[in-house]
Amino acid sequence: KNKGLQVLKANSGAHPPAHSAGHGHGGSHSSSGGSTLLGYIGIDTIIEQMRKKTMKTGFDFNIMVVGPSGLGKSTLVNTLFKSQVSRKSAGWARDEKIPKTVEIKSVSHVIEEGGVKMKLTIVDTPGFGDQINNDNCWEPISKYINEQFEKFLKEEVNITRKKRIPDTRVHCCLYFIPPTGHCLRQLDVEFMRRLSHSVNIIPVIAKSDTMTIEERQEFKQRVRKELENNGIEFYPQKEFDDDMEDKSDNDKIRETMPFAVVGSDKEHQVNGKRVLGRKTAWGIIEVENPNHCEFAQLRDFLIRSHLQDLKEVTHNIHYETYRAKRLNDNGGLHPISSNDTQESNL
Ligand SMILES: Nc1nc2c(ncn2[C@@H]2O[C@H](COP(=O)(O)OP(=O)(O)OP(=O)(O)O)[C@@H](O)[C@H]2O)c(=O)[nH]1
Ligand SMILES: [Mg+2]
Repeated sequence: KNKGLQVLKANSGAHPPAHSAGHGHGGSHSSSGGSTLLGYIGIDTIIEQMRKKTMKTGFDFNIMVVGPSGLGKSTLVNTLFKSQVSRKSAGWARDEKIPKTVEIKSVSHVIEEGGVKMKLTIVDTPGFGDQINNDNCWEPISKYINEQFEKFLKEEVNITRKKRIPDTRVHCCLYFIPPTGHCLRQLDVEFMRRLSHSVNIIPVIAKSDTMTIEERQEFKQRVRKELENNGIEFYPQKEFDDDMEDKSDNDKIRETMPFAVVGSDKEHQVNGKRVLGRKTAWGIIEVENPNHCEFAQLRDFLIRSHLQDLKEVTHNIHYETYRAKRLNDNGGLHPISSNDTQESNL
């Protein structure tokens, strides 16, 4: 009896199981050591069942962009999702005095493709590091990230819980590095050092069309070295690689990061095809052409291969850390403080 049904070890690996009932990761295809099943049971239909559920409910995905004004953050987000999903800088009052803290805005859209709905939220942080005194300018961003954790936690500890807790937690933070060719600024290091344990940071080199190929390679290498020397772990973090396959895939990605990107929301004709690109006096830079920049690599990584993992790491690692600390500090089940965290802009 039960000869063919091999019981595999609970495949939790480094991530505590928590919420994510068996999405993604592993999917260890059991070849059950030669034993055969006496007839089909139908375990594999879970995949189809999950697919149907996802089709019905859709999913949340929240991206934050951080970097100095004018580095192409809004443009890149629009390039990623091929629409005007991020509000343009024109919407910001430029003539106002330099604000004391960075102002954080979030905009949500529902994007549908192949019957799957994604509720995409872009969290924009205009003017990061644009002030004269940039000490602590990471603080409001850190606060925003923690506020979303707090919201989720409150919902989780409610006696009557929503069937699905709306997820506003930041799943990934695109950090825009200015294409200076020099080294990282103290500000960059400080930001990533402070936030890498509460959010998945993906550093990118902005406006990389302003650098030559050699400058780009050299700069990328230098940035990697500096991040390493400062002990900064960006996403995908080495310690969360689940297995050797993950490790070798992610190693390849880590070796090409930070992606040198170019953004554009203008279409141009190239060889009779419409492509997103930037028209210059000497030609058109095609954003999706891998010979021109690494935008396509970033897009594939962010959306096509690691979206689910970004969500899982956020839930199982970053949120879990916050939650544990919060519940510990509060001596158990009373995470709701009286000096309530500020309402976010959602
Ligand atoms: N050369 C070059 N210019 C770019 C690129 N991406 C955007 N730009 C231009 O840079 C300017 C600023 O772009 P935005 O996307 O508004 O920059 P932002 O980072 O959102 O700026 P703020 O909203 O002020 O923080 C625009 O004129 C864009 O056309 C790029 O990859 N290369
Ligand atoms: Mg912008």
